[in-house]
Amino acid sequence: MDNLMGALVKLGADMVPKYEMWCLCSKSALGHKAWRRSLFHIRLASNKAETIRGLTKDLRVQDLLPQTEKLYRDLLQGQRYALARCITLVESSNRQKALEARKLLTLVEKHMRQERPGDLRGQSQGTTFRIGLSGPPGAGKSTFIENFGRSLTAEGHRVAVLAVDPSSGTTGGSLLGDKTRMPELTRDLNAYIRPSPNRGHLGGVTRTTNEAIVLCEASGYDIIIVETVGVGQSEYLVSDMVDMFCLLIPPAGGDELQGIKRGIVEQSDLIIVNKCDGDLVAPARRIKGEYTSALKFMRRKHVKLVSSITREGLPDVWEVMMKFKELMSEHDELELKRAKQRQKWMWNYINDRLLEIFVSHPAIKNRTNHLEDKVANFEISPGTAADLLIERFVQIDEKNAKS
Ligand SMILES: Nc1nc2c(ncn2[C@@H]2O[C@H](COP(=O)(O)OP(=O)(O)OP(=O)(O)O)[C@@H](O)[C@H]2O)c(=O)[nH]1
Ligand SMILES: [Mg+2]
Repeated sequence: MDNLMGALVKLGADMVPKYEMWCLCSKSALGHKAWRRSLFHIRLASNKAETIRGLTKDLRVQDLLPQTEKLYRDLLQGQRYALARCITLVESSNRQKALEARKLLTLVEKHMRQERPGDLRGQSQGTTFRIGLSGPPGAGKSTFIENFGRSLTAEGHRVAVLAVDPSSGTTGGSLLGDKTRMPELTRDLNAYIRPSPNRGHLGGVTRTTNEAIVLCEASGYDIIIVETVGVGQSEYLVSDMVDMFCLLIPPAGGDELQGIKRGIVEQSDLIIVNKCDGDLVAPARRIKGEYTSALKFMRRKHVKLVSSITREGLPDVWEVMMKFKELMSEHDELELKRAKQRQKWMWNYINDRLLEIFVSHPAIKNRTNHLEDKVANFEISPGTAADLLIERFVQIDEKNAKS
């Protein structure tokens, strides 16, 4: 059966459905058990062949399913429905669809590399700009994006807003999905708003957001805003997928801002103190002063005052962003940043995928509860338990490789 599998991989995916057909026909001849076993191997071979084809450099648009091929072409034409459906495909956890999404992304990147290398790489001639926006709940992120986004579309930009919701992993609901209320921007034909996918763990959600950024850019959006609530890990992940990371804070006292970790303040390129209007002008100025002095020894950090409601300060924020981009592009820093981010994401994918394979492996699944109990009962150290499981996993893998 292994030889058969190898041969099928070599033949490529095209042959597999025919063989599967044969196998289905010969169910009666093989007997049920043998038939199921061969079908399993064929499916495995089919997946392997598909994966190999999917990763080759000479992948062609025709290798996509007809409906995905249409989506691909419409996406590049800037059609909103196609962008929405492509992002849905990328978010899919179905194995076949995920494979199709991988092919689609490969082709989209290939197109970008050939037609708009500056946009993909973040070179000086590139026009796309990726902005991360984080802030505690109620800071005014939605209000800010609504008005800031509209001022950008009025200037002729095309703006995409992607939300990363840290709660979706645990509750299954979508915090930002429900609350992403930007009525005017939603109606704006030059804006596209995508709430957070409400499935999967945070790593998965951020991974698909990372891929959605490229799809938005391929579809002609030049400004991508990735929004996240700054109360957990998500802002660190988001800061690894954008050109400039901004933190939006309300003019509140230190206690209320305690949820924001110091690390994320230091990671921010721009701190926007929002709600600088009415009675809040004085506290907003005070907060600005505090942050300015805290960050004064750090390179290229800015603190700005805005009122998302009166729109005061919004042009200033845009000016800071443009200067930041110019400066980064001038010294090829943006290109380097995006290149490094890509490498980091490769390792993030490996982490996620390996863990997925590890925990779902039958031999590991059977052992985890038992070992978890032992660890909790102080019978075995966490490190030893981890070593035992990893050893078991590696042994199975080696056995499989030999057979
Ligand atoms: N005075 C004043 N209020 C504002 C400003 N921006 C937002 N708000 C108000 O602050 C509240 C929260 O605003 P949102 O934009 O929903 O805040 P958010 O950060 O998106 O909140 P979450 O989605 O819950 O994280 C709303 O009542 C807004 O009207 C501002 O510039 N000035
Ligand atoms: Mg909001």
